Amino acid sequence: MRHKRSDFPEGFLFGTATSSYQIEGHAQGGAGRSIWDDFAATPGNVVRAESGARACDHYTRYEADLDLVAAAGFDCYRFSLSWARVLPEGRGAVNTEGLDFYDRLTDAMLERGLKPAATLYHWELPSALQDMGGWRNRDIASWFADYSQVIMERIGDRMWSVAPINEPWCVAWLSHFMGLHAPGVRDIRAAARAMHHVLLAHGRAIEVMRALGMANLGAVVNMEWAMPADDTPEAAQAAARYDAIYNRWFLSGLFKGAYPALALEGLEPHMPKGWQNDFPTIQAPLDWCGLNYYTRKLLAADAGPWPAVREVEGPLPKTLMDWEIFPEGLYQFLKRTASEYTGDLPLYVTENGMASRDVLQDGHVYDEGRVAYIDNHLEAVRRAQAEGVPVDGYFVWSLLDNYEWALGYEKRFGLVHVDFDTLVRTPKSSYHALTAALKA
Ligand code: IFM
Repeated sequence: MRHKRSDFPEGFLFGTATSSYQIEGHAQGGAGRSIWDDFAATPGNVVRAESGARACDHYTRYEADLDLVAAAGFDCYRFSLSWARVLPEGRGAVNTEGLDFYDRLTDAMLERGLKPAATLYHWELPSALQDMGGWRNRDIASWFADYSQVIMERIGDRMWSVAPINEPWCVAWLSHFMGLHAPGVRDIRAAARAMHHVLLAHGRAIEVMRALGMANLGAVVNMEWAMPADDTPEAAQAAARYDAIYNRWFLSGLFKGAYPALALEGLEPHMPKGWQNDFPTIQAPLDWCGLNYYTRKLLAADAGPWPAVREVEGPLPKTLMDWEIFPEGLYQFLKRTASEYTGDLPLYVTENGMASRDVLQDGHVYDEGRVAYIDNHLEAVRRAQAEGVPVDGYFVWSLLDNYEWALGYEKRFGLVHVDFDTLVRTPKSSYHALTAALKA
């Protein structure tokens, strides 16, 4: 790895990220059923119908996992809290085992000198709330606020940072328009409602945490750099529409109190009543903004109904996800986010990493491709910093190989290999390279 800690400004933070359903083992500890259990149990949704029932068994192995985070020299650990583990029915009765788990997990981070960077929602909505409409129902903002209160009353005093919702585009669009994630809905009206309610819920959770006296609260959005697949005006328009839906909707809502016209042109007829009045809540002041970045997309016009956009395969080298490797997009996003939306607010790269085939050979996993991927994206961070963008930290996705949602366990993103039969952890070359870089 070319980069090392000392190449970055004093105080720049390095971390690694995971999420509850992807690693904990959702069947343990009294967690309630979630939309991901239901989605996985429905034939055709998930590769080999795999679920997060056991995952990496982080629920019982968390101490050893945190030892790995600390031993690598990371400053922060970004993790998420499972709503269904805390409130099995989404509301009402609390699962004390779940609260106790997150309490122990928090203390285990602090004991190792790691800053806890929590996310309240990384996709496992309690099934009982889905029965009441889930993200389509405006009441979800109040349900989410109540859940935020319950969990943060217990651990909020020890959080270094909190973001309410990971990747609102995935919660709303991927899951309610494309139907590729739970709850697997393909419906423009459901999507429009989810696109708005996810931000309303974010704002309500921020209000709750401010009232508890908590600081360092932010938002985490995912981004794909959208480029026209050819030089026709139609392709340029398709890319702009994709950009508006994917990248600009959430930043515009959070930081401008408005939605982009190019996205509203299709979604406005389906928006919930009175949506225009919710921006004061959505725009609750934030202390930082996190960007999750992996790839770019090439777009062309499609013959179908709005948004009439088609993805075109690009020529660049790809990861196992079939995602083109394009560090330039991270640089562009950091610059654009600061100049158009967030100004002087600290930015963090809250996720970046790649899936590769990663086989264990004589006790080693040689994942040099991942080392290069991380290195080249760190270069993009440095370029943006050199041009004055306030980027204050970088988190690798992910600590462990884990449950890659609809793609099951095959897509390995970890710095640490997990054998899903024995659950043995083996740090990969990338883990060792980062350890050397962080300690240098
Ligand atoms: O695994 C996911 C994670 O849950 C959210 N961000 C993208 C990752 C890779 O697809």
